[in-house]
Amino acid sequence: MTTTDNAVEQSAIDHSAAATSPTAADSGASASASFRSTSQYSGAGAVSDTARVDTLARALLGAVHQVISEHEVTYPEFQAAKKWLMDVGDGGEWPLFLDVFVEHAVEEVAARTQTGTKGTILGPYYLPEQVQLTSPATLPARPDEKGTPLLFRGQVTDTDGSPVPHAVLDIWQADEKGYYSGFAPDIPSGNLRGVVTTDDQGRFEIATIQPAPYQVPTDGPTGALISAAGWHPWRPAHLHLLVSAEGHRTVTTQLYFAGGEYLDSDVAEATKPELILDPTDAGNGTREVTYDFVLERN
Ligand code: MBD
Ligand code: FE
Repeated sequence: MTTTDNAVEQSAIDHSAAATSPTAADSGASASASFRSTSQYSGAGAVSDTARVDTLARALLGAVHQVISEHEVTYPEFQAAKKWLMDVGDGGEWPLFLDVFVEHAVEEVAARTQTGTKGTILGPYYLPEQVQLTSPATLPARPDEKGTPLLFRGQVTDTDGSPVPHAVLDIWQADEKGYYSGFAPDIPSGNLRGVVTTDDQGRFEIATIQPAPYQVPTDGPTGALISAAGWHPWRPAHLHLLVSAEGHRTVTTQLYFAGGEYLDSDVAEATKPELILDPTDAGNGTREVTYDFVLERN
């Protein structure tokens, strides 16, 4: 299938305006719609027996009460927090806020029992059903796509070192300005996204560009909190990947770039030392890097 036209993107973003600059409301609405429509990642399968709900709800509320008591939270602060929470919902920023500030903790719990390539957070900007490609592949890009060309190659093996034939790399990334297709106006749908099938030895070669660091939108409620708290709103540049193969656990991960800004201060706390690429010069202004993935069998 080659469905690069995504109903979510079409409905959430007004493509009629020319050269609009991306807004928090654009990406928030798109991320919320995308989350609701991506059933695989939308919470299906969470068991909700009374005892578990009681435990988690009680612990969460207890933690909130404890913060209020310890820090002597005032009525104006409580009402300001209430308004802010309403704004996050109205702006569609719950996926953004939760993936930036909470998802890493959930991933760290999941990682306790995992082997193979390190995982990290999915984030709010995954879109399923992107164009299917076969290695060697070039990610869909605009004719004038800016950014340093990057040749990304490697091999997928299992934990014994055996090649995993026809493993699949579902890859998505920001452009040279740090924006994702589907979540910013004026980027064609499917841009810098693709589902690449490796060869019969699990090998892949993908041509793309180096992404820029990602900035949490500063004009929405998540950005307002970050700014009010004096934090910075940046994630280091990264490639997102879902690496899958029949009979193996899918790895959700991201790859970062050695020497890049914000590697040690990711606002989403989602970097790991095992996930840092160090591309070398390949001539003609192109960079190249090899990274091998290891999948565990189910
Ligand atoms: C991103 O691009 C991202 O990867 C995460 C995890 C959160 C917000 C934006
Ligand atoms: Fe991202």
